[in-house]
Amino acid sequence: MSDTNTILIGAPVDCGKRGKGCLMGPDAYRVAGLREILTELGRDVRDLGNLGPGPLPEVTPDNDRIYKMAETVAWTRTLMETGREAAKLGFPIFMGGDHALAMGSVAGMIQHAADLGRPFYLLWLDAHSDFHSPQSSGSGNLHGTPVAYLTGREGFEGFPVLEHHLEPSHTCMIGLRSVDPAEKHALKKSPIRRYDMRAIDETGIAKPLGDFLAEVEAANGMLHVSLDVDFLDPSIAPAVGTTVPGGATFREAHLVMEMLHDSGLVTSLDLVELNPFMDERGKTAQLMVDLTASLFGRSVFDRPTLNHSRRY
Ligand code: B3U
Ligand code: MN
Ligand code: MN
Repeated sequence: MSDTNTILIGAPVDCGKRGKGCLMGPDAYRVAGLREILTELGRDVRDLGNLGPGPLPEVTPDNDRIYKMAETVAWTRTLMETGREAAKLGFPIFMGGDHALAMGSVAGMIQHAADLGRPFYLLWLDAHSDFHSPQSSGSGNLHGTPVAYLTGREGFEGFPVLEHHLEPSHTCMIGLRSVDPAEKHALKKSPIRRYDMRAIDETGIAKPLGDFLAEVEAANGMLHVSLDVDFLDPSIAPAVGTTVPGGATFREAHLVMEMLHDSGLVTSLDLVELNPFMDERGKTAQLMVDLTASLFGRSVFDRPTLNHSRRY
C-alpha cells in the first residue's frame, strides 16, 4: 500500500437527529472539490461513492424517545465494516452525514488499530460532547451519543457489540460549549480530556492540542479526527442544524489542522454535520474542504520543524 492512498467514503447518514439535510453532505464535498484538492496535494484518491445503511435490523429501543434506532444500527454496522477494510488500503475520510456516523467510522478504526496492535486515540472537535447514553438523552437524537457508545457506556443494547472499546483517557474533546447536565455528570467521572472555549481563550488552542499530540506520539498511537461543523463559529460555518455561538475561528481551525498535519499522526477523518440545505453559497462546504487541505499539508510556507507536538 502506498502511504498516499486516500479513500473517500460517502456516508449520507441523516437519521441521527430530526432535521433533514446532512444526506447531501458527501455530494457537497465533491462539488467543493475535495478530491481535486487532495490530488493536488499529492494524494492518490479513490472515492467509494455513497454507501447505504444496508438491511435494517428488528430492534426495540428501551427509551421511546429514541429516533430511528434501527437505521442507526444498520449504518453503524456498515460503516464499521467498510471503514475497517478501507483502512487497510489507505487513509479513510468519512464524508458525512450527521455525527451518528461516528459510531461506525470510529468503531471500524478502533478494530483496525487493534488488528495492527497499535493504541488508538480520538480527537473530537465539536461544540457538543456527544456523550449521552440512549437513556440520558433528552432529545432521543443518536448523533448525541457516539462517544458514550464507543467508550462502552451502558445502554446500547441492540447496537453492534464492540470487540474493543475506545479508552476514555485516549479521547480529547476540543471546542465544547454545549454540554447537557447528564453529559456533564458522566464526563466528571471520566478521564476523557475536555477543553471548553474558555480553556481555548485562556491558553490558545495550540496548547491543549499540542499536549494531546505529544501523548499520542509517545504511545505510537493511531489518531482519528472527528470534525463536527459546529466546532466552527456559525459566522464562518452556518450550514449546520445546531449552531452554537462562540466557536472556533477561521484561524484557530486552520491552526488545528496544520498542527495535525505536522504531527504526522492522523490516520483517519470524519467530516460531519454539514447540512448543505442551510449553507450560504457553499461557504461551509468550502471551508470544510479547505480545512481538510490544511490537514493534508496545504500551507503558505513550509515549516522547518516537523513536529509541532514537541513545540508546545
Ligand atoms: N446534547 C444535545 C444536543 C446535541 C448534541 N449533538 C448535537 N446536538 N449536534 C442532544 O440532543 O443530545
Ligand atoms: Mn457532534
Ligand atoms: Mn456538535
